[in-house]
Amino acid sequence: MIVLHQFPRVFGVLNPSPFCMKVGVYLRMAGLPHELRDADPRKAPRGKLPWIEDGGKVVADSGSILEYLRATYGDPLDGGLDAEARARGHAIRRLFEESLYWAMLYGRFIDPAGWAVTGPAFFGSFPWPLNAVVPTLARKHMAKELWFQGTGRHPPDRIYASGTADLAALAVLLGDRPYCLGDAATSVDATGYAFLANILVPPVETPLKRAAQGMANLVAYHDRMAAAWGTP
Ligand SMILES: N[C@@H](CCC(=O)N[C@@H](CS)C(=O)NCC(=O)O)C(=O)O
Repeated sequence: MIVLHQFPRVFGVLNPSPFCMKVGVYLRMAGLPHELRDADPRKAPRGKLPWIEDGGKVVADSGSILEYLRATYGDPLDGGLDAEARARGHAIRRLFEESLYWAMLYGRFIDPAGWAVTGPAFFGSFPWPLNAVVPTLARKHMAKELWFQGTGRHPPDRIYASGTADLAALAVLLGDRPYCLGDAATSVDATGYAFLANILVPPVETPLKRAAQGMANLVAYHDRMAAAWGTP
């Protein structure tokens, strides 16, 4: 049995980590039996979630996990894709994971409007004195990550403009297709759905969420994926 170690749900309805949700959605899409287990990133093999265990094998990082699953259990979702579709999927995935992710993170942890929701949602259930200390430490940690990645060096309007530009590009790339690469769902849709859900669903009201809500095909795509695959 594959065990997916991931963040506990905090916004009630979905996994707050788009990388964890991506793997959970992929496992459902590929029809692979699995178990979900709440985990602590400090205990993860590479200090971040998700990771999986499969028999004696441990694999960390959502990209490495999907590669491992394809190599071990076959590739029911992407097996028929040609080189151009694979390249398109790769570019779309990177746009979500390596660019849009940082604007989302900024909105959640640094923007005071987002933090007012994220702080209590993530840490409100911690017992005293942890609930007095951990939120500040976690926010500092995120600010540091954003600073070293580079996004955190920009003013808020620039960060949100960049995230909105990513969303606008994704909306054009999706067009009127039901899924990122056409009529059938493929592995990049696990990423697309996980990231859009994490922007659209949590009650973190930022310019990024408002921009996503204004892009009708992205909202419809999210709703289509949610209806098909639920929220692991
Ligand atoms: N490249 C990694 C990114 C994973 C990642 O950034 N996970 C975040 C949650 S969304 C995490 O565990 N953060 C904990 C930390 O930075 O301490 C993947 O694809 O799995």
